[in-house]
Amino acid sequence: MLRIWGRTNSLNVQKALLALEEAGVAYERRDAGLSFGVVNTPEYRSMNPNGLVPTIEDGGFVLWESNSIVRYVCSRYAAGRLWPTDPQARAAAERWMDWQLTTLLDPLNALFRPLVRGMASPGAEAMEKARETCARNFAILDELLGRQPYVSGADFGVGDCSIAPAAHRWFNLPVERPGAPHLEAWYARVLARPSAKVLETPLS
Ligand SMILES: N[C@@H](CCC(=O)N[C@@H](CS)C(=O)NCC(=O)O)C(=O)O
Repeated sequence: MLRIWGRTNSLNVQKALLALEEAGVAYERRDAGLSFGVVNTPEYRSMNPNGLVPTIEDGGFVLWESNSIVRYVCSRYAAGRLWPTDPQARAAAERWMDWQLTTLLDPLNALFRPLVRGMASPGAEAMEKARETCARNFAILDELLGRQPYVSGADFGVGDCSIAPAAHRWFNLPVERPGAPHLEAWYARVLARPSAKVLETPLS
């Protein structure tokens, strides 16, 4: 059975878990990271030299990097459904995974770490700047979701797996958010899916 290492409150683990749940893959999850430790053991480091979560092992094949895991799971187990077979449709969906890593994540972490994890705040001005950047980024998604029902296109797919945990954080952070009706409607559709049980853990 496929194994995944990672604590359930990790955004990157949630991306992989969403893909597994959506693909209908049977898996065994092992807690790892932060208070669970594990990630610094020689056994874990031999699988993932970064000492980060998530990592998966599937029939001897080991993989880390959450978006690579999402791509692997969707393409191997749900091609034509979560993983569009048309190259242009797939590239359009996958683009949002790169955007999540390069654009969406850092300002979100800048808010999440002090507000939820109790890490040192960079100061009110920097926090407000991060909030404004997040609001601008999520407005880009709002515009997209006014034109199509899912990040991946007509149906929930690979791109939604990577964006949903970030949106979940945004909607649950104690910050002011401008209205984003299309994003909010998409988030409600995502939460209504059985796979959304992986997002049920309160932010921590
Ligand atoms: N680029 C990596 C980043 C992985 C990462 O930063 N994971 C965090 C959790 S979201 C982590 O392992 N933090 C340390 C820990 O949990 O011990 C990915 O997307 O998988």
